[in-house]
Amino acid sequence: MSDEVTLDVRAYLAGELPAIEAALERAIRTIEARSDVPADQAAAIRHGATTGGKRLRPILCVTSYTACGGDGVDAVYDLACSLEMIHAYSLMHDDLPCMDDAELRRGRPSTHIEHGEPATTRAAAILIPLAATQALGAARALGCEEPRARRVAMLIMQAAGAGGMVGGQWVDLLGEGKALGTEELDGLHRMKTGALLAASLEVGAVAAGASDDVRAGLLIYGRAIGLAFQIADDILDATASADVLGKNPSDAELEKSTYVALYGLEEARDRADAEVARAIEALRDRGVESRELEALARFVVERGK
Ligand code: GRG
Repeated sequence: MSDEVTLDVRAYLAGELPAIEAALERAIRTIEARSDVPADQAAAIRHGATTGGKRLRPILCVTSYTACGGDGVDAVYDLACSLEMIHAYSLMHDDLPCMDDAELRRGRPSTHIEHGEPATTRAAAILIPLAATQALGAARALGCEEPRARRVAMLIMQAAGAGGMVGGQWVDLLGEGKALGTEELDGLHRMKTGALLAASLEVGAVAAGASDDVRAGLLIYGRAIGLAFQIADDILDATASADVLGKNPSDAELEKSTYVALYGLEEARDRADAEVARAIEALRDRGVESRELEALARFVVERGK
């Protein structure tokens, strides 16, 4: 990679995280205050949304917004948190016995272990429309005119839906016990993990009023780091213990196909690096100068090294 630009990504994350956590807390308190959300489901939402997490999707959204010239008003954190709400719901459902049947998430009991399956199932479902409404409200607060505000909410819902995260999860569940090839595995992860990560970038760009060319560049960046993220995730899953990962069961226990099984560790690492290079190139090609986005792309794969 030429013209290496370095930035202390951990310091950047540490600087952004408080505003993200504060926005998430605002959203959860609003949910807790609603008379139509039963207390047990609100408690499950608090558990699922607040117990740790890197907050990668909101960070990417805020960073994309800023890189596209959006000025840092609070509402961008509310917009960013709508993506985290979708992510939180997906993890709550993913851990349920009818899916991955996972008892541990982020080093703590999964939501259904502490709050039960019925409350967790419903609470997670409640988060979907709440995230859509929050995204719409935040985009309006950022000054997006109505069609653009709706587009922002639409992009998140599309990424979360049948052609994105839910579709990918479905393909993943069907694939258990089968050996998937490169195309199938890429397709699965583009939908399951990549769609929401890419939408985080695209939404930031659209909310900031970026040109179509710049938005397209951020989308390419998002898709590439989505794949890199998943490869790094597979490497971690294969090399770290449940204690270190903070989750179980492993992909091998679930009989899932992984990039490590397909390529071996070394080639998997090379492929992740190649996706990071592709992501950074997509930005530079369109004149998007963001040391933060470049550092975040590298951060995504460093986890698997
Ligand atoms: C009904 C088929 C069906 C699906 C419902 C459960 C579900 C929707 C989707 C699951 C999507 C899923 C689990 C994607 C994996 C995402 C992923 C790699 C999670 C880990 O992300 P990190 O590392 O997690 O960003 P933290 O803990 O940092 O937030």
